[in-house]
Amino acid sequence: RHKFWETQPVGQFRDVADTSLPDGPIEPPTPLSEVRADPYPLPAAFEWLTCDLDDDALLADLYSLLAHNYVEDDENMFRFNYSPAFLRWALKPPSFFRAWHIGVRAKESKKLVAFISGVPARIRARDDVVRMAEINFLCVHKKLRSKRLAPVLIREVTRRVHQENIWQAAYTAGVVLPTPITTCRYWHRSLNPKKLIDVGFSRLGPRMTMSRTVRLYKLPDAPLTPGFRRMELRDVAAVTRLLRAYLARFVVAPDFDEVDVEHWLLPQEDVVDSYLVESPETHEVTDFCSFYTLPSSVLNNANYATLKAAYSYYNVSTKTALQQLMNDALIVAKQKNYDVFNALDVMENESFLKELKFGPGDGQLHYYLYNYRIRNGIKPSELGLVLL
Ligand code: NHW
Ligand code: EN5
Repeated sequence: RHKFWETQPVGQFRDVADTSLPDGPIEPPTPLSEVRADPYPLPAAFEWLTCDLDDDALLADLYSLLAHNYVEDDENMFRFNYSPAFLRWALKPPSFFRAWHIGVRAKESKKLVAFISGVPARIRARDDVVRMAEINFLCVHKKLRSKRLAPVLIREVTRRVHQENIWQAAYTAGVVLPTPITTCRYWHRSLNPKKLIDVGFSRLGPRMTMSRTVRLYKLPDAPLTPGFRRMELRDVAAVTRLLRAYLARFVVAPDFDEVDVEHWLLPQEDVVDSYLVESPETHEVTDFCSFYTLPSSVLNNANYATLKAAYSYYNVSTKTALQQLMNDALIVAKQKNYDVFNALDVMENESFLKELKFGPGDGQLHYYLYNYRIRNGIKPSELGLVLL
């Protein structure tokens, strides 16, 4: 059934019930001298291209490949539209490897037709902090689908990750593969209900008028929590302390240090936004919330071309109730003109989703580890990892 995935060191469906298999690496590392030295062969018309994302022209080509060929919802009404600035942020974290930004182009036209990427991360599974690659942006041009190009891309990124002496990876997908460590649901909070209904993202509820719906989703004009403000560079140490203490509670979570926090959480306009609560009395940083910006193209709508979506990222509450903190996140997202605020049911998010009028979406997100088994998997609430 899975001609490619059956050959890979991942949890297999046939082993799901086998509780005798231990947690941890599925296969041991091989000596670096045994890692294949040359790239996997591509069909003759194509060639590998290691991408330099500092090159604006190349970045524009990658943006365009993804804007036209990346992930759509199940009814092909929306397609993710990651911005060039977002792609640079997502793909160039501390100590990134340029060799892990892998394009495929047509030899003749030089057109970029496929892509896959990895970035390095330390991810903790139970008490084991493991160096991993986070794999993302796997994409094959629509005209080249179903030709078994994806397994070649996956093998090639695996080879280049192995060359760095890294043997595990984390990735998410909307499709079921062998085998998820957990399956999460997307939830959506309308900020601009009229537009969402117009583009078919949501529907007018039964016995609801447009004006009642607009009123239902109304939010205050400014955040309510005293001391709520945007995160700044001087906050990196305090945010790192808060976040490390919080993520320690989950079974699978990133192991962030200050360098990581500066990259992944310091605000960047239209890429990532972070806010915190600084106690007006003690000036202590007690709470933190963040979201990233990922618009979707609206396919086939006469009135709108894009939906501006915020995605809940990492949130930590110690003094302000999480629900109140996230209400302030909704308020700032509304101020900044986002149409919808999305969140997964990971970490403690269940505790605010219904109360803050999020509704369940039709999409799921499956989380995977490569070459690392977690017996019986985990619950979404035990997961402390958000991938972009
Ligand atoms: S998930 C988003 C993936 N991208 C999209 O959905 C964009 C739109 N779709 C496409 O571009 C986030 C194509 O449909 C793709 C498949 C390229 C998806 N993950 O070439 P074939 C990520 O980027 C398997 C993994 O004929 P295609 C995470 C499929 O099961 N495998 O299909 C990426 C089948 O194998 P099987 C996927 O439609 C994680 C084979 O591909 C997959 O033309 C990557 C068919 O290939 C998916 N999303 O192209 C894994 N979708 O065994 C990283 C399909 O079932 C692993 N397939 O026969 C770790 C590596 C690093 C390890 C380091 C130690
Ligand atoms: C790797 N980083 O399906 C990502 N999105 O629910 C790759 N649905 O937006 C994997 N179908 O439910 C990505 N509106 C997997 C997700 C792919 C994209 C996807 C879903 C997530 C989505 C929307 C639109 C559905 C359009 C028709 C949806 C309902 C919202 C409603 C608002 C009011 C309260 C009830 C819910």
